[in-house]
Amino acid sequence: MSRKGYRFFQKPSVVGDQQNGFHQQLAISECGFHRKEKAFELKEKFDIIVLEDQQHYLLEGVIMTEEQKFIFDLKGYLLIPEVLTTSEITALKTQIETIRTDPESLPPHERRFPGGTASFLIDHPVVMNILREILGEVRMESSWFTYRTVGNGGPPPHGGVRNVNPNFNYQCHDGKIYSALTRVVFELNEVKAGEGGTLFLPGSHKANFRIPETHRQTDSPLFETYSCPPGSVIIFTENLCHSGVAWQNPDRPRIAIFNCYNFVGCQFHKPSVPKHIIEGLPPEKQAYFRNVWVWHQGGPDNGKNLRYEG
Ligand SMILES: O=C(O)CCC(=O)C(=O)O
Repeated sequence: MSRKGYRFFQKPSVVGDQQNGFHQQLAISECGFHRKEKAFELKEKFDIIVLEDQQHYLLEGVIMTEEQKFIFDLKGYLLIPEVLTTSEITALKTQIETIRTDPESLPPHERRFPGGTASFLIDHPVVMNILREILGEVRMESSWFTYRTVGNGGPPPHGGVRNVNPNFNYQCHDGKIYSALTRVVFELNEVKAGEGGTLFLPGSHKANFRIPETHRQTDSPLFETYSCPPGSVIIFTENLCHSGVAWQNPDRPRIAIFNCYNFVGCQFHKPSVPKHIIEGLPPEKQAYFRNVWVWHQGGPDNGKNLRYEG
């Protein structure tokens, strides 16, 4: 059964993933079913969870706030501080250190990201709530980490300017963002402004004019960056002009994880996560590496593309 409309749940009682326990939760926590206008009115008032179609979405916990949408749309990126716990950070650093120094001590499917410990980041609820809002149904395109000591940098400025390429077509219509290819960065160490965190040219994801060469240089005063505590996450649309820059702090490296997502019907990168890494993940995480299609008329799962098929 698929009814069009918006379902409402009291915040504390909505937990779980997209598929499991859905009907049970409907039974215990549904408190209304409304058409779109009424839904948005109630959402503002009660800070509750909205499902667009009961077959389609289950948002866990807190949804993307109006303030986060405003900032993401305005600047093209969003920083959420201290998303990861101290023990999660330690576990991720341990995996990274082992991959760098003694990979053979790990089982083969944990020697590359997002396998092993890092796999919990694939569908981290804080990130998923944002991605479902700005991308809809998502696939993962890539996952890697960087370990930068002083002088080690990243790619030069790239991205920016409004365009119609579906992989880079940032848009916002009627209150709904479509971010296209989207990057999620987890910073595992503290980053202070100017130390070498990713640089962003705010607003350039929807710029109407070509970026002048002087502002495609990392010393352009239009670039901005961030300070954040360990465990923070930065989400940005890849159509935002952004750049890597050399790390400056001799007292600690930049250790950051770069995960990349796209709408389920779109792909930009040649797939880079090896099959044995994907197949070492639990099925619900493998699903983020499903093929690039949206709908199969008459197929299982109500025709939706929900499973990794190898
Ligand atoms: O290295 C960085 O800080 C930026 C990485 C980057 O350019 C990207 O994720 O597309």
